[in-house]
Amino acid sequence: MAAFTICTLRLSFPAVLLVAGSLPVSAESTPKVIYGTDDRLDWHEETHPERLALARSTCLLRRGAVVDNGDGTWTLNGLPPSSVWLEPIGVVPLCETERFNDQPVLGDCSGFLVASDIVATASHCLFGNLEFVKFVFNVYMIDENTPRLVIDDQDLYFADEVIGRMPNDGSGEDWALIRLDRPVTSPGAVPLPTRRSGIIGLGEKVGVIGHPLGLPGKIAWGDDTIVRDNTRPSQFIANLDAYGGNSGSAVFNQTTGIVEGIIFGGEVDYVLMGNCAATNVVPNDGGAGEGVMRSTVAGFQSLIPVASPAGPPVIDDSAKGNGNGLIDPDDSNIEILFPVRNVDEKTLTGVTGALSSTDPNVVPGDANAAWPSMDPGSTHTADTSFTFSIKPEHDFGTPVPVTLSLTLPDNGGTRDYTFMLETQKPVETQYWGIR
Ligand SMILES: [Ca+2]
Ligand SMILES: [Ca+2]
Repeated sequence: MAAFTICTLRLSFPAVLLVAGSLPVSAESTPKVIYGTDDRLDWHEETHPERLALARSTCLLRRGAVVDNGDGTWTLNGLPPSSVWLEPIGVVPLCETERFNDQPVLGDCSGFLVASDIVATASHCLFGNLEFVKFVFNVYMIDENTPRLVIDDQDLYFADEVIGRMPNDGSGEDWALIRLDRPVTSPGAVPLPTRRSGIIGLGEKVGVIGHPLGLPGKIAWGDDTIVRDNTRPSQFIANLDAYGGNSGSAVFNQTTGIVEGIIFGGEVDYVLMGNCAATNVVPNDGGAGEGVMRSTVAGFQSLIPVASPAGPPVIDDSAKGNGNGLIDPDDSNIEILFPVRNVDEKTLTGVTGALSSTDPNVVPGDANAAWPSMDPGSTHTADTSFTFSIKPEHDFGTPVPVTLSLTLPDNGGTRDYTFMLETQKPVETQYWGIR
């Protein structure tokens, strides 16, 4: 009964991968489609706080330039959808009836955070030169008319290295893990738990969060969006409302909120309606379905640490400082707390850490700490605070690096996470006359 019987083999062929056909273009194309009702929501339309929280841990992959505004912010310039390649019909204006047709195309793929400094995406999203790829968090519509085009330093990251990838060879194992240039401190971004064992059930509800067509972020969790085919070992098929640009998006279990996999391919996005492009709409049980690589794929899962920092460290200068929450010359033995998230499926015990700095003006005090037992998905700081002081000769007003060396149990190894902490110039007290 499918209105469009596009060959289901497309799920396994690079020719139907989901890169948005924008900007420097891959030779590979990108399919997407609506099943039943269009479940896409802009962030400002989403009423579920849990889904919004998950969205903050997702990112846009962008090859286009970012403009440095010189004040800690950057500007993203977008393209109108009418100027990008719409799979499979080409550069055609979207029909006026298409939702979001006045929003800018800002990137070409999607990703999500699986560790403090590791983004997961689809392997085919890494075409071209890796150094041109930016990983941008918190790209969304502020309201119906306003895309968030000016982003902060902490929303923008670059690739340090590809720590693993599996080009789609037909098995559906289309994944890549990229180490970023530093831990992510974008507001609300935390490592997302992924399914590590077992299998989602046929008919279970799923949702996708990412950047269809490279637009500002969309959340698509329909009540009738489910696992439609669960027979393949490395992938499942679901009727997710997704477009080119959704490649690399996290697919979530609607019940548990954990990541079940990575979307990588599917049905075609658009059909020609006269002289404009209209979304390919098929019934919930029609079309080819969207291909989702299971997060349980061993090569992928083995590279994701079971715990890592969840956001920036928290400073406490109230005990031996001036309690203003800032690092300034009046403070000594500044307490620093690192939230760490357990993304394993098991309770985690025995996580320890050490504090250091490459800056000789930063002097650790209490440099060792241990984390309490952590339930799956929970975030904790250590049982006791790390402390450090900064020598007076530091040029206050410039940031200092602090490094958390986090050791995981069960041969999980030790990894360093370096954060830059802002310091404050001494404030000159000013007295104002009272009239
Ligand atoms: Ca739908
Ligand atoms: Ca202070």
